[in-house]
Amino acid sequence: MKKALITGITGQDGSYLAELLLEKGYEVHGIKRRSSLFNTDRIDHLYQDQHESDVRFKLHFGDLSDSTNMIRIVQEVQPDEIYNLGAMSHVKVSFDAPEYTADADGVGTLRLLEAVRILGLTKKTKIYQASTSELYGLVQQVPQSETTPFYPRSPYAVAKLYGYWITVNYREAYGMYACNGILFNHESPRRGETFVTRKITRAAARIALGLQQQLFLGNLDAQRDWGHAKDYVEAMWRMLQQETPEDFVIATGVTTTVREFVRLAFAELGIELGFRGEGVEETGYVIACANPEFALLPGQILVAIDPAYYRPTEVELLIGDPTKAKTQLGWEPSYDLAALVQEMVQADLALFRRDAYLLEAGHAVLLHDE
Ligand code: NDP
Ligand code: GDR
Repeated sequence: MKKALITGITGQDGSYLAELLLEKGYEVHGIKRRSSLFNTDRIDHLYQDQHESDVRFKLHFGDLSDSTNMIRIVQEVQPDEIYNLGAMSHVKVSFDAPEYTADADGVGTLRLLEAVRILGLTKKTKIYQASTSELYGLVQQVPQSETTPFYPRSPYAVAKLYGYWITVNYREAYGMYACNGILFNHESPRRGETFVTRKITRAAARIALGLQQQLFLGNLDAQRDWGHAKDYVEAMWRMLQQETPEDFVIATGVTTTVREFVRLAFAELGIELGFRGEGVEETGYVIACANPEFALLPGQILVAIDPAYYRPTEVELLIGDPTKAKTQLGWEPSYDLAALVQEMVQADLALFRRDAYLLEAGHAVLLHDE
């Protein structure tokens, strides 16, 4: 039985990857951080009572900022594959916590690679590094491929650039099977609530149900190549099943503005939105609401700009070229943007219907707009 170790198992990708590897018969080990509240919502359905025999899902307390802890866990698990998904993954927050981001996302990758090297596992353990389309940053050329030059535009991206190159370096210096997946944005109903897609789908559902008045956003002109996390974790696994380790771009090849994502999310609920004004003055308003369940009136302003969400330096345009992954890995995304938006909006609608019922029955209080 193959053993996999996943850092960041409590995150969006970690949860889907753990599911995939368990389905494939792996023994799955995950590293979770100690937290004052439970932080395992996304993987609770995978939990197995550790007293049972044949337990194939195990969690270890740890942190990428602690090298002795990394060494101990790698030694204990002796993994065939490591997926390094753990990171401070929010681009905007990285401007507020740049040093921590460099430590966890940049040096954290080094700590893991060093653990494998020090323990003499360079020939046994394959490593996947969660690299990112944020490496491309300031647009040099589109679509972005494995040969496009990098120009990172945030402390997050600069830290990930170190993670990218230290992975390449360990591959070349020590002959390790280590590779970078340069993944473009991927989303799902499990996406963190402060990333723009989930923020939008949550708000669309909450506004429709009368739980929120307005949605405040930053740069609506940014363009992203959005795929589904389920498809992308399949690509991660495929990268570690090759003869030789190589780096791959994973993307859909289609790009969309944030504004269009907002329009599609509200349209999924039967709410037609229009936009007027420019820059900080731009608003999104109801043109028509086809769903009688939602008490929204034409002209009502649902979307407004809050410059607090602008970034000091922005990545304006991402569109990936996944040709290499398609040819060499046989990878194909199964979701298009319409299917992704539909799944996310419907999941949030179901989630917040429960809140609406509880509120109506007096069992909950209305939270302020997010
Ligand atoms: P999430 O933010 O959902 O998950 C991040 C995970 O990393 C969480 O489990 C988090 O733990 C953990 N983590 C954070 N800091 C540390 C630390 N110091 N030590 C150990 N674990 C830590 O991210 P995603 O699942 O979306 O992304 C997975 C990886 O892929 C990340 O590295 C991200 O940067 C990268 N990536 C993501 C893309 C995307 O579009 N989703 C695209 C390209 C790359 P906790 O739950 O305790 O916070
Ligand atoms: P990103 O994702 O920065 O691409 O990083 P995010 O969803 O945060 O932003 C996408 C774009 O939307 C614009 N935007 C807003 N973003 C947020 N979060 N909140 C807002 O209110 C808002 N308004 C507009 C942003 O300016 C940006 O242009 C994600 C993360 O998962 C990284 O870890 C990963 O490496 C990259 O995707 C690929």
